[in-house]
Amino acid sequence: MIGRLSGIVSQKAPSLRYRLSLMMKPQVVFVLGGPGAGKGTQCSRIVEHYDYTHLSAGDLLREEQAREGSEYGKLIAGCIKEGSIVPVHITIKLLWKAMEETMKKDERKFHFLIDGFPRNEDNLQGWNSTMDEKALVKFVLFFDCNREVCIERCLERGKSSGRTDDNRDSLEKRIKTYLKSTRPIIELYEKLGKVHSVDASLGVEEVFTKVKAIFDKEG
Ligand code: UP5
Ligand code: MG
Repeated sequence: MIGRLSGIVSQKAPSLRYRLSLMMKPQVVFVLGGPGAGKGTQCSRIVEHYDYTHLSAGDLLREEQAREGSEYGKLIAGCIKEGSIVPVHITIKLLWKAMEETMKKDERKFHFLIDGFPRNEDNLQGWNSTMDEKALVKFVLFFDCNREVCIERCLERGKSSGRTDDNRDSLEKRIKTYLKSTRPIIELYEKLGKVHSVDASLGVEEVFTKVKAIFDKEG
């Protein structure tokens, strides 16, 4: 009898573990939009109201660039200044490390806002091949903002941000890359019915009201 019971228990245990591992699988919202669309600003607001962790791919790359001894420092610095996109294996390594560290500290923290990624076909393929099994993409939050507003916001911020890419020359390049490489990725997710768009040219509070409506519904 005990043998049979223990058989049942051992048969059931992996299944329970499996179900739990599915429940704990990191859940991701990709946050996309042009430079200065307000991705970072809105992500900061979201984490104040919802149980999400904000990971900005751009911030992680800037940190890695500044890290002493980083083998990628020069490459990242060049890409950022030129508004081109860093090879995906670097970005994913940083994102996954940050996700793991967050979940290790608190296993209930498995909801992530991934801000500014995926930006091109290479990013998307890299995510699909290495992360598809590990994480679930819930939806894409798209901050739709026109070019003039984006440029104006970044130039204004450039007066004090210290960012090497908040200048007109880099901004033209960033916008070009966004239109050529990132928009098609957003369109691809749109075809899958996974995009929530928000008019990001409005004021911060008005944009956040719309964002809240999305998170109240989608969780
Ligand atoms: N602001 C924000 N919202 C406003 C509003 N509604 N009304 C008025 N003002 C508003 O906001 C920008 C400025 O606008 C701020 O001053 C803010 O107060 C104001 P922010 O929230 O910072 O906008 P955000 O969309 O986050 O702009 P950011 O400049 O960060 O966008 P980018 O996508 O260009 O920058 P990111 O840091 O993501 O990437 C930088 C570079 O890193 C890329 O160009 C690329 O070279 C590299 N990168 C990769 O290679 N791979 C990646 O996966 C990610 C980045
Ligand atoms: Mg940002």
